[in-house]
Amino acid sequence: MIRILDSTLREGEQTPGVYFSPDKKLYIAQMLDQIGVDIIEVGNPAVDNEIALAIQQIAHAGLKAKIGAHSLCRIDNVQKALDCGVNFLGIFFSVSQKRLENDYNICLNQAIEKIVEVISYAKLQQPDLLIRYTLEDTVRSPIENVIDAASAAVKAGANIISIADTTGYATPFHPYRSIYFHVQTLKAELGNLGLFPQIEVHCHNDKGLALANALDAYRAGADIIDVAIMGLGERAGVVDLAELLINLIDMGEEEKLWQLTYLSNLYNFVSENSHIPIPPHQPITGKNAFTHYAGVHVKAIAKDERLYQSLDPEILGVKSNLALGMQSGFAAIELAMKKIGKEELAKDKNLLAQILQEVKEIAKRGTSIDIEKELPYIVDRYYKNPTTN
Ligand code: HCA
Ligand code: CU
Repeated sequence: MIRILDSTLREGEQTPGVYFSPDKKLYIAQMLDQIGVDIIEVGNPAVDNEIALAIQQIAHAGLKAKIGAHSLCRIDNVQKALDCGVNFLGIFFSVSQKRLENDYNICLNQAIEKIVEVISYAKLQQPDLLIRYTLEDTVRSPIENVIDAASAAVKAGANIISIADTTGYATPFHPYRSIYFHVQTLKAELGNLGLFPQIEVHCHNDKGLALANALDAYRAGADIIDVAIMGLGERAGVVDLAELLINLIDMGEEEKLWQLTYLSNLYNFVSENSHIPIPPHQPITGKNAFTHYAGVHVKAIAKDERLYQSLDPEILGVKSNLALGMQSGFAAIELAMKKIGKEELAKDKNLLAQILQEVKEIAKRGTSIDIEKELPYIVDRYYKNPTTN
């Protein structure tokens, strides 16, 4: 069964300007837990004491999800994370040739020694700890380095190996740059060595392919997929939680695994507290994700919503709706009048034409029309003061 790791509180906070106080972090974690996320990655306690405090609070909040801290590949960092009472620890270190040579200034063997030392330390301190080792920038690292480092990490006690597409370099269908290739190769090579860690994937969205790559990983048999609310994260961010869940259900996962009706509140909370608006056309969670507008569309959905919807909004606990403006036709005005309880008046074609004309005039000024709040006044104006054509 696929498992979800949410990193809003770690990767998401790597969005410039985003910071959630410990109380807000706790609320977000509780909501994620209710939705059914399996692992909540909270942050690196070495970054700031307030982050350490948030990790401690969440780790002791009695949530079903595993609560994780993020750590550099350093014993002092790992110790700080363990002191917070987590049951999941993510350690990351790159074995890309460029990073080893131009940044760390060590060879692969020295890197592996360091990884093994830190993982063994963590395991010794807390034998029941779930340890993830992430090969930062996996997709741009030589696959031989990846296999050597991953196998050594597993032997030292890592339970999970994470493939990180740190720069959003991966692309589906590519023979050796795809996440599919990396998941399959790691599974096969480690399996040949008698090692069977869980495989996790962490996909960045630099080319807009994070979701496609995550689904590629799913197809290849990955065990855990990383996400963040609104896809928040460094640069272009990562996989969006809501989009991934909906697509996993589409690919055959059971809908009841997740409480999708909580998504809407959680997204609004995170949007408000990150000061980042959700774009109206954002799939699944955007204001317009289930809004029908153009005349032809509205006419059709008045008969059957599925004519212009492949996804039932009810699984998210939301309803489809209607927009009025330049693209509207008679069907939209009629339907909108029904919505505000003026069904009877909608039979008057002359009145409908006048309202439609007014709606278009308002639209020309670049303003949208709120059906509940504004349409009743427009209807009243023309109904009480009818003009003749
Ligand atoms: C980072 C890089 C990271 C780490 C992922 C992980 C990445 O620390 O910002 O530790 O699993 O994208 O490689 O987010
Ligand atoms: Cu990342």
